[in-house]
Parts: sequence; structure tokens; C-alpha cells
Amino acid sequence: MNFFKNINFEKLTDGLKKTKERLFTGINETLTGKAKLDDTTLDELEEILISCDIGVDTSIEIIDRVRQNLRSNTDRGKETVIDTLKSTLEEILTLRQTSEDNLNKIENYKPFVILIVGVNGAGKTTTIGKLANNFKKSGLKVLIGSGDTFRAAANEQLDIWAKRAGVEVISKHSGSDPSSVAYETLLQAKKENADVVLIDTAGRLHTKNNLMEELKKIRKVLAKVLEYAPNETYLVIDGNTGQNAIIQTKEFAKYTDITGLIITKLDGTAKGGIIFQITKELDIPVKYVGVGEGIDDLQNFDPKNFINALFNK
Ligand SMILES: Nc1nc2c(ncn2[C@@H]2O[C@H](COP(=O)(O)OP(=O)(O)OP(=O)(O)O)[C@@H](O)[C@H]2O)c(=O)[nH]1
Ligand SMILES: [Mg+2]
Repeated sequence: MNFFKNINFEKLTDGLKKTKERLFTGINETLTGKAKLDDTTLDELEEILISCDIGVDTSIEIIDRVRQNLRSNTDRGKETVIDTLKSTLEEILTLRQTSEDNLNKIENYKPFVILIVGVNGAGKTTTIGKLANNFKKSGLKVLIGSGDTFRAAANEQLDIWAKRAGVEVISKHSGSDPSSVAYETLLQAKKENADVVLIDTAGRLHTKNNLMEELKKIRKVLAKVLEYAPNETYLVIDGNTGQNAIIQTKEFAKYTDITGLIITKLDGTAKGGIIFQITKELDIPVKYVGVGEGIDDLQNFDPKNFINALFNK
């Protein structure tokens, strides 16, 4: 089956506008009118990378590789430098991408279960609405479990997204045990023969042990109904988080096996370079990127496309 992949180059370019302005415009201006590529220019490029939150170590490594790659090249003009930089950046974004596409796995499990976790306000609920919409476009039957029983308005917010996507939600009154919502959602999904289950969870600080332990319980309960569940656990990270994104991911990974990352709100930040640091430092693939608040604004992450959008003139 050919699943719908949300890849829209124009929207991605538009969504990454702020980071692009800082990165591409900065690089372009630095290289314009330079007769030769000297160390000062390379240092300036490094500064630009760092200013986009690519991280000091990663930025130094990128510029070192560019320097190396250009050493044997007689053409060190602006276009060549930009092309070298682009391919080096793409190499980094491709580091954690596996050839196995999670979409293809969906056909082998019924239902395919995705647990969504992350700190408060990262964009979990919004992302679930967008994911539901994307899966629905593939003709899949989607069921959402409203596992955020902590915040009073959580059910309502999820209901609105589910309506937009045209899918069903299983919820309980606030204060219920989130594990019991997860349990009932899976039972219902089996009964209704659903293809994909998305489980929302309450935002939790990675430093709060009891809340992190709760995630373990949710997973245990899911596995009671379907021994393979969850198939995926996605950690949602706000693209504005900066360095803390690395710490958050490491902490969540201690409690639950994180199989993929979703970086949201890239449209609101000039520091979208965090995605390079994340792929460099963490052995977890980025699966999706959020580039807006609309239902169509969650795109499948594709390194080449991402780089081209960042360098699109
Ligand atoms: N611009 C933009 N805003 C986003 C994106 N993703 C989420 N948001 C906004 O971020 C805010 C928080 O989103 P939620 O989905 O409620 O976040 P959450 O992680 O579920 O929050 P809690 O359940 O309270 O922990 C909302 O105002 C969303 O519209 C995105 O990709 N771009
Ligand atoms: Mg939420």
C-alpha cells in the first residue's frame, strides 16, 4: 500500500523561513564578494551555524569537514562552498535515518500503536491531531486515546482536533488513571478493527520521577492488551527548546524506549538548527517536523528536502 506522506516543499520553506533567513542569508552575505575562502570567513560561517542553535561542537565539526572537503578543490567560489556546506549538513541529518520506513510497518500490525510523550506544551495534542489527519489521508482508520487525564481541558482540546481530522476519541473524566484510558482505547481499537491508535499523554517534566514512572505503567498496560504495543513512542520536542532538548530526550529515554522524535514549532524560531545537534548527539531518528498550527502542518521528515528548504533562494 502507498501511504500518504505529508511532504510539501513550499510549506516547509515557508515554515523554516526564520531559520533560513539567519542561516542561508547569513552564509550568502558572508561569502558574497570574498575573493578567497580564508580562515576568517570560515570562522564567520561557524558563528552563523552556532547562532542557529546547531551547537558549538557540531558547528566546529561541520566547518572542519567543509575545510577538508575544499582543500583539494581548486574552485572555492561561493556556490561550491554553499554546496559543500549543504552536503555536509545533509550527511548529519541522514545519520539516524533508517531505510526501514515506519509507515510500511503499519500494515503488519492491527492496530499499530503510537504513544506520544513530552514535556508540558511541547505540542503533543496538536501533533496527534495532525498525525490523525495524515493517517486518515492514507485511508487508515484511526482511534485516539485521551491519556492526558491531568489537565481539565485536555479532553475538549483533543475532541476539537479529532473532529477536524474526522476520527474518534476514547476519553474518561479528568483525574482518571491514564493507563486505564490507554487500556480501554486498545480494547476498543481491537473491537472496531482500527488501523492506527494514537495515545496522548499529559505533559510531564523530565525531572519529576513519579510522572516519568507513570509512563512505564502506561506502556505495561498497553502490552497487556497487545503484547507488541506500543509500536512507536514518539517524543515531541518544541523547536524553541534549545540545548535543553538534548537533556529532555536523554531523561525520557531512561524511562521509556523513544523510537522517534517530532520537532514542533520550527515555524516560530530562527534556531531550527537544533535539529542538527539532535541528530548528531542522539541516536534516535527524527520522524516528523511541525511547521505551523494548521492540521496539514506536520510533515514527514526528509533530510534532503529539509536542507533544500533551508537553502531555497
Ligand atoms: N506555530 C506552531 N505552533 C505549534 C506547533 N505545534 C504545536 N503548536 C502550538 O503549541 C501550543 C501547545 O500545543 P499543545 O498541542 O497543546 O501542546 P501539548 O504538548 O499537548 O501541551 P500539554 O498537554 O499542556 O503538555 C499550541 O498553541 C499549539 O498551537 C507548530 O508546529 N507550530
Ligand atoms: Mg496536550
